Amino acid sequence: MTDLTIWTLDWVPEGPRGFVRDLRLRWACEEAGLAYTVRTVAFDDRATNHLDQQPFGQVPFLTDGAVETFESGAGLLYLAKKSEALMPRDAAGETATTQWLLAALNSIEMVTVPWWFLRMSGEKDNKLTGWVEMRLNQLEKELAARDWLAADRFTVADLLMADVLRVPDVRAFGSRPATEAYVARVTDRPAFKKAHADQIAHFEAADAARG
Ligand SMILES: N[C@@H](CCC(=O)N[C@@H](CS)C(=O)NCC(=O)O)C(=O)O
Repeated sequence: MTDLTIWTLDWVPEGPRGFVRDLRLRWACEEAGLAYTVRTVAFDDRATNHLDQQPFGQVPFLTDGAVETFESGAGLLYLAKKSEALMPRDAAGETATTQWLLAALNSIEMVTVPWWFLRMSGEKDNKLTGWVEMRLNQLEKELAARDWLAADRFTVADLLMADVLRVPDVRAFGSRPATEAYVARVTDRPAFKKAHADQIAHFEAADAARG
């Protein structure tokens, strides 16, 4: 029995399956060999039913005994403290990992999410396209120079960056061979495949429960 609990939604429609951000935390636990359980809050009441645990009514959030944390990035950093498999222990390696994890959220995802959201809403050629292109081109140069973002090894920064980049609209946008190889390399890891399959199975089981 473990106290480490990843909280997600009890059900989501087909579209986001395989991309709900609890996958980031599942994946990290799988990489680190950390035992965890998954618990849920109701999709139908998500705007109001867990504001005490996630003030924006979103998932994921994480609980571990008395510790509670929301934001997938904060959850990943919390898990990284538990296992060197996710982050090196030397100051330079830890700092580089943290820096690239924040870059994934704050320099890449902060542009890509509004961009693909506008595309999904019908604005295929929206005003964020040039910004996304610039960021992805800059990242391509970094990834052409090395296999991993930090410390010459897989870290939780690669987990998060690959998760941000594997969104279909982002992958289909332009030709960036180093980025493509990077996403393929990181998502080829058994821990990703297990986390992904487990999330899909979780929502499929919920279909049956909803009738
Ligand atoms: N910045 C947050 C974003 C969380 C987020 O967007 N969660 C989505 C699922 S992946 C969600 O809960 N959507 C439902 C909603 O916003 O009502 C994080 O990284 O944890």
